Amino acid sequence: MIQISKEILIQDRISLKEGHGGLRFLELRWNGAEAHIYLHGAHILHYQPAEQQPVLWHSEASWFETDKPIRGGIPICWPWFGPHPNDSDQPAHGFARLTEWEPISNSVTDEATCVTLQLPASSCPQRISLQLTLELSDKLLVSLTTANNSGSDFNYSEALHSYFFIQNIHAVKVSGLEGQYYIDKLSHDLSPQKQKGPIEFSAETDRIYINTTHSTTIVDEVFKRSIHISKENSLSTVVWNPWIDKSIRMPDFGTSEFLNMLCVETANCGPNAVALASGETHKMNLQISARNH
Ligand code: TA6
Repeated sequence: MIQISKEILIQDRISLKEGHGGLRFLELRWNGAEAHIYLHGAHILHYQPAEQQPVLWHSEASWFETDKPIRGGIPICWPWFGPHPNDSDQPAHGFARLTEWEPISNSVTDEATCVTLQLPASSCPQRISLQLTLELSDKLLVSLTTANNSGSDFNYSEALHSYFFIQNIHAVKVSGLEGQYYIDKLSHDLSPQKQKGPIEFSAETDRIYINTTHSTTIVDEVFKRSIHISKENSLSTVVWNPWIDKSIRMPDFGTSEFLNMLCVETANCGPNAVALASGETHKMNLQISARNH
C-alpha cells in the first residue's frame, strides 16, 4: 500500500479519504468545486463545479477492487487502448488503471488546487515513466505525461476515457466533430467515414475519430447544460455509448445506465498511436468545463 507523505495533504484543499470498497482517494476542493481522484488507477471519479450537477458519471454496479477497473469517471488507458495488440491474456485498456499510483506533488493557490500522481516505476516498462496531473479551478485540467529514458523508441497508445453524466442519451448531441473522419468499431467496414452534422444517439455507438485536434461539446437539452471538452497533443477522440444489449453483457454496468452516460474520450489510439523517441516526453492535456444554459 502506497504511503502518502503528509506534505501532500493541505487542510480544506487536499484531503485523503476512504471511498467505495475501502479504496483511498484524494479530495480536492477549490471555491465550492470538488474533485475526487482514487489512488487505484489515479482514477478521477468525481468532478462537480460549484452550484452544478456532477460532470462525471460512474456506475452503481462498478467494482471497487484492486484487481479490477472502476466503471466511470476518467479511466486511464495506457500503454495500449482496447484489447492488447497481440496477447489476449493482457487486460483491456492496459494496466495503468489497475495499479495503485503514488501522489508525488501538489500545488495549492488562490487560482487552483493541483495534485500529481506517478505510476510506480515497478509497474512501468524499464525507464519509462507515467504521471497524471489534476488541476481543479473553474474547470478541470488533466494531463497525462509519458517520459521515455529507455534508450530506444517507445510505442504506445493512450486515452483519458471520460464518462460524462447526462440526463438522457436521447436528448443529447455532440458538436465539434463535423467533417472529421471516424472508424466505426461496430461496422465490418473499418474504412474512415466522414461525420455529417452533430453526433446524435439512437443505438450502440463506438467510434474512433482520427487525426483530429478538435474540441467537442456535449449539449444536454434536459439538464440545459453544455460540457466543453478541449485537448492538446491528442489526435483521436473516442465516442462511446454501449446502449442496452452491451450494457447487459457488462457485469459492472446497470441495464438502463446507458441512458445517463456518454463517453467522449481524449486519446491517441488506432492510427494515432504515439512513437516516443528515447529522451522525449509526451504530455496529453484534457480540459473539461461545464456551463448551464
Ligand atoms: O472506448 C470505448 C471502448 O473501447 C468500448 O469498445 C468498450 O469496450 C469500452 O471502451 C469499455 O471498455 P472497458 O474495458 O472499460 O469495459
